[in-house]
Amino acid sequence: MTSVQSLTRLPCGNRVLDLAHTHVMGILNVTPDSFSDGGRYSQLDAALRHAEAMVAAGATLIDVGGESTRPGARAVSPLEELERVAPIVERINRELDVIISVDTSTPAVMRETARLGAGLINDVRSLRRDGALDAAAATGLPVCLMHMLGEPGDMQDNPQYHDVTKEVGEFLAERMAQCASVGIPAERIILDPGFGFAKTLQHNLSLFKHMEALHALGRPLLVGVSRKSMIGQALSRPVGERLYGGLALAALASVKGARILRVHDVAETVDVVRMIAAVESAE
Ligand code: 8Y7
Repeated sequence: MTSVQSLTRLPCGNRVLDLAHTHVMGILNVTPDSFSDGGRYSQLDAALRHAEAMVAAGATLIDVGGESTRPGARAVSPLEELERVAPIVERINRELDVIISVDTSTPAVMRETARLGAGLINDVRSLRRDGALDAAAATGLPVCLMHMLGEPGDMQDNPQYHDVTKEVGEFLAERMAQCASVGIPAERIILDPGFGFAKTLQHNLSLFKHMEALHALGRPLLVGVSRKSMIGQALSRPVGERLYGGLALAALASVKGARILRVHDVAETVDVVRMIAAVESAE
């Protein structure tokens, strides 16, 4: 492996993510109450089939989540979260060739799913729960740190920023420093602006527009905007009619250098990414 390659290859448990190009991460909710697919995939076999379809459509990561971040969602105990997530992590690891990302803030879930084959910890709370920094460090897995203020239940209560992009960057830099203090090196970190988390429409649009400023932190960016209310608000579309708006944002994020796009609509987003790659690799 050349030194240039080693800069772009991120070990994720038993698999490797090549950060030289943009990847599509498929969303797999195993919460009975997640807002856009209504918990249809809460059964293990249905979840596995959905994961399989996303992999066949070109997803290189699957993000498995067992605790809804929807405002007003019922709190889930660590045991309940683990009982939702562990079986599907184990099955995906056994049956599919894909990197398993675990959407969790819960230390016990980080430790146990790492043992079962997870390759990435995706924590919308950026390892701020008690014990999460140590648990993530102990797994040795890469971590996605996402910007959010407050908790999902109160984050939309009048969020305020002077300069949203600058403040998001400062927050992420501080979380990277916390990670360094427990032995999670920068090389193992992915950063996420946290679209829709403690942000108004104008905050989300401005942050999206100026996303490139976050490249100064030196780490790959993950962007999650699929079906989110920023699309609904900008276009006046209900959740079932946000695909085209989401694909526009996926294309824009990819052009702005985002390396992972977290989406529900994998096949459509993979075409966007491949089309951009075809143009960018031309003479
Ligand atoms: C994001 C996320 C959600 C996101 C990362 C939804 C779990 C809400 N959004 N994780 N999770 N980034 N890293 O609408 O934007 O999918 S849940």
